[in-house]
Amino acid sequence: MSGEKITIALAGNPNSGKTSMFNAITGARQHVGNYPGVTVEKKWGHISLNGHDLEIVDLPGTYSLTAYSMEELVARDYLIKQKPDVVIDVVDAANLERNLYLAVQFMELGVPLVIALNMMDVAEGRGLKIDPDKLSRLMGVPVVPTVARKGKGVKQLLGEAVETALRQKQWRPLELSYGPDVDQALLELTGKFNGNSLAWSPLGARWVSLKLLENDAEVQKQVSQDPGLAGHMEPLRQKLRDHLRLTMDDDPEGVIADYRYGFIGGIYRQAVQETRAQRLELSDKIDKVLTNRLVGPLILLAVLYGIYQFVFWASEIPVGWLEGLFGWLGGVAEAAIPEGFVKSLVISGIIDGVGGVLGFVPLIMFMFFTIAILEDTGYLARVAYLLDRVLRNFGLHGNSVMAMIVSGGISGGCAVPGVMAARTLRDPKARLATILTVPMMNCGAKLPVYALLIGAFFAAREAQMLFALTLVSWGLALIAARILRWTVLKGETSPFVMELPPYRLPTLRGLLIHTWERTWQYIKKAGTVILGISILMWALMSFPALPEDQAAAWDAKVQAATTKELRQEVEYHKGQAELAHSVAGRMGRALHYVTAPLGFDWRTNVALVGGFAAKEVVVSTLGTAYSMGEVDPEDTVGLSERLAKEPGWNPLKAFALMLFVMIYAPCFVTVAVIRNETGGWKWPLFAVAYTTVSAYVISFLVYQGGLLLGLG
Ligand code: BGO
Repeated sequence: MSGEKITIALAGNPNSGKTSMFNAITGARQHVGNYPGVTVEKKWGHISLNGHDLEIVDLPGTYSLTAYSMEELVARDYLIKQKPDVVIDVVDAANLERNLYLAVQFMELGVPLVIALNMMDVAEGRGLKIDPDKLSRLMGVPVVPTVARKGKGVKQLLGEAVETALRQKQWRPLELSYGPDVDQALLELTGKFNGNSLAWSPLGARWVSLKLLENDAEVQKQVSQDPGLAGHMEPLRQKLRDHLRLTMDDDPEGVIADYRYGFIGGIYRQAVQETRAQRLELSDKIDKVLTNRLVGPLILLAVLYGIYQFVFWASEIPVGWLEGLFGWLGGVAEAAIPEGFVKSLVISGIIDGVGGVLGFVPLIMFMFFTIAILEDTGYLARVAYLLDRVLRNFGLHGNSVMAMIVSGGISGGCAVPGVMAARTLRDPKARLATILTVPMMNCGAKLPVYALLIGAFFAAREAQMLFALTLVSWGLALIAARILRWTVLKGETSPFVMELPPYRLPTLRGLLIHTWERTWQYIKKAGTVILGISILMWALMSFPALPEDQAAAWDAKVQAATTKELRQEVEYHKGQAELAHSVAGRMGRALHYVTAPLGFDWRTNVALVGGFAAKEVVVSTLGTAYSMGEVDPEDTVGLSERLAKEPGWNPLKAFALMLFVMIYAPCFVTVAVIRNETGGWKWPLFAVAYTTVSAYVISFLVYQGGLLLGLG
């Protein structure tokens, strides 16, 4: 391997020692000129090393790679158009955090990069202990300590640069997360590029999208000149920028910069030890408390507990209003529609089914509101940071926490974005372990099921119960991850960086928008997917109808009933007989022997089968199963109350059922997303199988154990 010509670009902040480095490398063999078309000075020189001809190009000193100044533009243009084989970024070790900002931007571009950790003598003099190996592992690029003024480390630096140039021929852009809002906007913009050639840029669609959000004039100009993109990019870009400004009360460039600094802050904390007291910024001071090893977890538990108290307290009254509204609607339909299947469809299929799910909108809304507060202030990132230490013991990564929280780690998320959030994990096995365990978190679809059963059987301890379920879901997910990492996903975990963006004061408008966006998603789901499944379940639960002679016998019994109560009673039993005769009823009864040891009756089985599609359906199906045959429009008792009175139901059974719903098979949409993310059917099918088996075993142990203890 000799004789290759290698171009090395030397970059760095002003005063980082770049000129000293250039001199130390090239000695007297220097040329001076201008970059084409501008008055920015260009210096370059040639040397040979181990038979390679090295061309060293000194880029203008810059703090950033945006297009704000001539120097920045020249440096970026050179990189993109000339594509040097490797970039050496000279950073001032004594001002590491500020200097790494440029390094992160090189990493976002994806250029083959080597970091010269310069001014090591100054850094040491100031009492900073920097671990270059750790820095290198966390950033994923070689790091060489140097003292450019004395020529120390220069030879090793060049050696690393040559090796990197020969090893990495492709650019590999770093995909940072910039928080949910910007990430979502990036996803939308990137989607628009699909199919368009981006002929003018060798860079990926994500980088170009990022620059568009950052209001980069140069990239905007390029995009506007591309006939394939010109028309539809600008409105979308503007829309997303406006949206980001609304939700975050800041420009996207500010937020993006915050997340870059968050990434750097995470690296800094791990790779640098400050041996002398350094001045603390406000965020740092707050973090001293909130991310403290002892106090931090206690505060976290208190915050969670407070949230559940607040959510149940605030939603109690509006949930009651909605229950009343759907009861009233049922009454109207009862009076307006003549007896028959249409009536049954409207009341049992649509109003009870969808109403059961929509009835929990206030609860979901308050939950999303509190999550938005945690997210918008930056506290959620601290939660991730805190739990990171715990997670490593279970073979997961710090970034798994984000995926778990998004999936419902605080109750009321969704596993679909959670599975996708696992993309930020670079370690493939930790990523798979995360994808396979996040569906156990308490997503927004499980909440109505919990709310129903907690309301019916644990009404006095609502917040405590939800709190306990949260801890249980985390415990189970972590144990599952540990077992997976010991068995099917064996292997070491690689190092990673936790981002800690600075705290922000959220705006009310931002909070309301975030809350509404997610609540609307939930309502839309209830109006579409859940409605569809509800109707399908109703059909399965209504057909085939009872044979005529049996139906006639029931009708005779109803006629014979003397009092209103008696008549209602008979109607109810008739409904149950009809359900038992239907397709769903037969399925539920066929499963009876399987689920009896868990305490589930055949109607619960019907609901659980429906829940395979979407967990909310468990509630709507129970609603339909227990309302079939109900006739009195005046007597629309909430499903909670009805279950509480139902013989065969008790707190132990309800608890076993909540556990089962928490753990068993991810919903259809999640399964489809796992397939996309893992590129095949193997892992989604594995997920369905292992969660369902685990759900069975755990519910079995809890129910049977409870019976032994006399809790049934
Ligand atoms: C002066 N260690 C130390 N201690 N100093 C260094 C190192 C190092 O590793 N590397 C560079 N410097 P530039 P840019 C100076 O010029 O290369 C010093 O802007 C002085 N000058 O010697 O110019 C370097 O190209 C009088 O210092 O950086 C230079 O990136 C008194 O850092 C300065 C003290 O380096 C900037 C310093 C007449």
